[in-house]
Amino acid sequence: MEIMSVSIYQHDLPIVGGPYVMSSGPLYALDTTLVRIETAAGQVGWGETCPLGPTYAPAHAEGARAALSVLGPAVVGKDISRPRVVRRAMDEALNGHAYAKAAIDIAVHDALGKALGRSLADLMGGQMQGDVPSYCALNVGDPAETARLALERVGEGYRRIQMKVGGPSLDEDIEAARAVARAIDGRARLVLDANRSLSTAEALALSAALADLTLKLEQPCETWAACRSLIGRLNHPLVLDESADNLAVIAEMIGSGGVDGFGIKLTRMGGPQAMVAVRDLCEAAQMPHTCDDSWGGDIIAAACIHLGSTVDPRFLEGVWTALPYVEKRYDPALNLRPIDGRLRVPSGPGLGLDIDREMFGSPVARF
Ligand code: 0XW
Ligand code: MG
Repeated sequence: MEIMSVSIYQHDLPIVGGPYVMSSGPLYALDTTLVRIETAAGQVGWGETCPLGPTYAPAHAEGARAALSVLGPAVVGKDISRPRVVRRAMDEALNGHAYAKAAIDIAVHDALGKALGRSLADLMGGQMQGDVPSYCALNVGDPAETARLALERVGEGYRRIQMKVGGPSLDEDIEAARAVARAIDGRARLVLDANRSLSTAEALALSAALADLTLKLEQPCETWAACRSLIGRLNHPLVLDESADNLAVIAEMIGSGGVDGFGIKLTRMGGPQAMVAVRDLCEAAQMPHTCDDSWGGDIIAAACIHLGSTVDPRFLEGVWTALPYVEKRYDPALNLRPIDGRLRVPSGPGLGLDIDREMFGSPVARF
């Protein structure tokens, strides 16, 4: 089952109902990269990586394609039944760039699943549940409008609301959090995600001002060091996301005794193989985490749903997908969008998607 070819596609993802507004500002469209591998035996596997613009993380769309121009040739000839060997070949060709390597790791497991007649979830140990809870993210914005949207999302079945904070005014963030808490009235869990935008003083002030509310504070400050300095000083559990960018630092964060959960992104970790290691470490530490990605279409969504279904439900905080913001499905026959706030695991081998490569035009590169 050797890889015979690697094709790279670029695809635009306009944000339906946009902009998507975090502390770093509004986003109106995203640029995703798709990977299609084909083996000598004719198996086809698809992967994807879609950075959330050029500043959310040390990752960007053109960087993914530049990295894949090095990684593609490095994996041609490698056997998809040995994903760890494929990963080693990528690491020997290029240091870092987990978000690009992830696209190939996803494609390798999609093709392997099709070859073996097993789903991605099966390859990663098997489903713990047939569908998984999703959660929604609400823009930084007007308190009354954010509360209205939160109530709407609870009505749609979401039981975890992540609201973005870190906008122009801390007072407005505080007012919005209170308005949302009133609106959802305990029917959903509330997480305030600052996406690294707060100083430690602002994070302490936000937590003090909302001490009477039950919520979690996600990635308040830029760095792990800054977030770590908040341990023991906050009134709320601390969740880390962007800083949790490799297994070793996640182990250190768990060992600190002051981190209460993670937002984990599939491509930031490097793909399904790395994600499973994080899943098992978090389970051993009884540490709740999400199973997300920064953005992407059906391929990324399906991969996150498959992997999320293998997480012990006690520790799965939810699976976020960008699909509510994405118009075009890669597999028109399959609707992966949330129903009643939950996501069904696609049936079928690999990712469970049937993708017509013609929809993405000609590849921008082929190896
Ligand atoms: C809410 N997300 C999972 C989606 C966006 O990529 C941002 C991310 C987060 O939690 O930061
Ligand atoms: Mg986050």
